[in-house]
This record gives sequence, C-alpha cells and structure tokens, in this order.
Amino acid sequence: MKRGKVLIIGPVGSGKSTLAKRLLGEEHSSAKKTQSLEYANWIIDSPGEYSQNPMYYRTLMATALEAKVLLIIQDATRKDSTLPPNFASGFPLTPIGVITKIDHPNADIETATRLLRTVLPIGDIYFTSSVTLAGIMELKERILSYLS
Ligand SMILES: Nc1nc2c(ncn2[C@@H]2O[C@H](COP(=O)(O)OP(=O)(O)OP(=O)(O)O)[C@@H](O)[C@H]2O)c(=O)[nH]1
Ligand SMILES: [Mg+2]
Repeated sequence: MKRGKVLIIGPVGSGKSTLAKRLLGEEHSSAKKTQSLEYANWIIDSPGEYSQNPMYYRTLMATALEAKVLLIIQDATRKDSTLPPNFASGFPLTPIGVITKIDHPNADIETATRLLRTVLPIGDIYFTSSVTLAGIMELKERILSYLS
C-alpha cells in the first residue's frame, strides 16, 4: 500500500531538514539550506521562507493535499513564532508539534511550548534534538502510526 506523507513546516534554520534526515535514519549527516519543496521517502520538507511569508501559504496548502500529517516546527532557541495563531487548523491534516534543538544551551522549552501552542492549540507536541537524538524515535513512531 502507498504510504501517506508528512509535510514539515517551520521557519528558516529551525532544524526541519536535519530532523527529516534523523527521521529517515541518517544519524550524522547535516542539512544544506532548503531551496524548494524536497521529497524524500515519506517526508516533504519545505523551505523556511514558506512559513515566514504569507505569499507562500497557498503553496503549503496545495502541498498539504499530498500529505496526511503536518509537522509544525518550533525552534527551542527562538523567542518568536513565525506562523499566525491557529495556523494548523487551516490544514486538513493531522497536526503534530515539534520543538527542536532541546540540547542547545539557549533552549527555552517553556517559551517554545507557549509559542507553539498559539499555532497548534491542541494536538501532541514532541521535544527533539537532532544532536542527542532525544525524542526522534518516539516522534517517528507516532508519525508512522498516522501514515500507515
Ligand atoms: N543544537 C542543535 N542544532 C540543530 C539541531 N537541529 C538542527 N540544528 C542546526 O540548525 C541549523 C539549521 O538546520 P536545518 O535543518 O538546515 O534547518 P531548516 O529548518 O531546514 O532551515 P531551512 O532549510 O533554511 O528552512 C543547522 O546549523 C543545524 O545543524 C538540534 O537538534 N540541535
Ligand atoms: Mg531545510
């Protein structure tokens, strides 16, 4: 059976592509800047600009038609959220929140959770590090349970 896909959104540099690699089992490789939608196996990775400029929201919406799950990324080191309140509910997908870079010395998980909750009022939030791999397996299992 053909598997559904997960669409990953979030601002520039928030760790989307690195997370995508970890989810696909690449434990050490690092990511180059994402210039366009990138399809790899069951993941659709988006450039951070698409989550920072409303001009691209239509593209994200159209791409969502190919996906089943929406992964919304909040960088634990950021003090702002680039997406509008309740953005997740505009997508006909199962949303999952992910707070990345929890290993980082500047990570502020409480603030990140509060920011992510404005975009995703309900739904699971996972806490991950692409450095220590914390939370990656749990997140992967949850995503795959929705995609199969
Ligand atoms: N400390 C730490 N750094 C991370 C983590 N994940 C990603 N990074 C770093 O964050 C930077 C940006 O990572 P990317 O995965 O390219 O970010 P992105 O969201 O794909 O960025 P765009 O493609 O520009 O939208 C890189 O320098 C990564 O090494 C993490 O879990 N912990
Ligand atoms: Mg990227």
